[in-house]
Amino acid sequence: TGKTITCKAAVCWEAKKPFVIEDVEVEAPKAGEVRVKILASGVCHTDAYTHGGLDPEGIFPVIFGHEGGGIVESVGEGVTSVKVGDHVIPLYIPECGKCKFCTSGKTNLCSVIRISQGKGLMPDGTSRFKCKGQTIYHFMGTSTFSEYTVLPEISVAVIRQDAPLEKVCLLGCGITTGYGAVLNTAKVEEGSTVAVFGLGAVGLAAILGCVEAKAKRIIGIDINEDKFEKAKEFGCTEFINPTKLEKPVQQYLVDVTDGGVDFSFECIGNVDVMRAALECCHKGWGVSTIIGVAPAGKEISTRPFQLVTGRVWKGSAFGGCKGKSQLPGIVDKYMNKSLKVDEFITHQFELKDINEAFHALHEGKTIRSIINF
Ligand code: NAD
Ligand code: DAO
Ligand code: ZN
Repeated sequence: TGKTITCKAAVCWEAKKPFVIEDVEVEAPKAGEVRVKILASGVCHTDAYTHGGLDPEGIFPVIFGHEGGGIVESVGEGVTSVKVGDHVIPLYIPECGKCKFCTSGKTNLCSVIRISQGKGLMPDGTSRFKCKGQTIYHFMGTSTFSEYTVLPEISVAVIRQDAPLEKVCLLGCGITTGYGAVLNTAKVEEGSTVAVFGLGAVGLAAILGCVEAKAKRIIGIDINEDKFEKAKEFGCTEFINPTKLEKPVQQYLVDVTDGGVDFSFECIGNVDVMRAALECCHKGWGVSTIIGVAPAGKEISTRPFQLVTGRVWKGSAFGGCKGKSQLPGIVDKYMNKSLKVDEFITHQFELKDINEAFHALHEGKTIRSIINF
């Protein structure tokens, strides 16, 4: 068996406390696991959300990060789908290919390691991280804010070696999520009218999906008008700032679209906006897809008549993408210049400055920051 590596990682000892760059011991991968040298990681809201103590199931001390890119350093016993030197994107939704979910042909929500992953542990019920004699927990099964991390082999997608990891790491969450929700989950049709609520990374990626699906009208909605310019470059055809309307945004949308939109996407995580996103849909066929993750305990509501009269409420996790089998193809799209990634990157930080990256995220001025190792 391999040796423990000591490396730098951003450890979060307690909710709301700043990250501390520590020397962390990363154990060798056990059976069915791989150890990956992380080269870059994006910063996503879910990290900030759990860091902020908003996730009641958050476990500390922990190493956050789930939008990474790296190179396989070593593999454990019995690993067959990944080899040393492979370039990989960690997957917070694994793909075992064998469970009820994976074989259903209906969902990407592989559930074989769901319980251990939710407890911040590897599938055998232990952690691979230690610092100052203490166990440090994994986050989302990925923990990419570390120079080395250990993942189950089912939780890495092997991608082509010529793809820049410091860019395509973003395909490990935000971009694939918005883009896939449009193409895999909602299946937006040519000529459609679409409303995208929230023009952050996820909303922008949804716009890219809508453009690829040849939607006719792509209406972007955000309370921060600074977001409109980039959304326009991405293909959004119209904009709404709901704070400047004299009626509810759903009513306004129904009025300007001759009865409602064909498809809508909630890319914020606000339950009131989720309602608006459903209710702006066209009677008889409008489909609204929830992508945003709402605060713990929040509930959605609408009048059931909205559904009785043919509107459909859906949800999408990681864009419905099966990571191991489908992420390599999404990387190809980027390499063939048919999917934007670089344009999402607004800020870059070194690992030692990770607290600044979270500060920038909270200010709302970033689309995506990359942490470079
Ligand atoms: P972001 O903060 O960059 O973007 C959110 C945007 O919504 C911002 O531009 C903000 O100004 C806007 N906004 C906020 N309140 C609004 C309101 N009331 N009306 C209109 N616009 C409003 O976030 P992001 O990284 O794009 O992520 C969006 C959401 O998607 C988050 O909830 C995130 O947790 C979630 N997410 C879900 C998945 C999944 O698999 N389902 C994956 C990644 C992220
Ligand atoms: O299989 O029960 C399950 C949960 C799978 C994880 C789904 C995560 C979707 C949203 C997470 C936001 C990522 C930033
Ligand atoms: Zn599975």
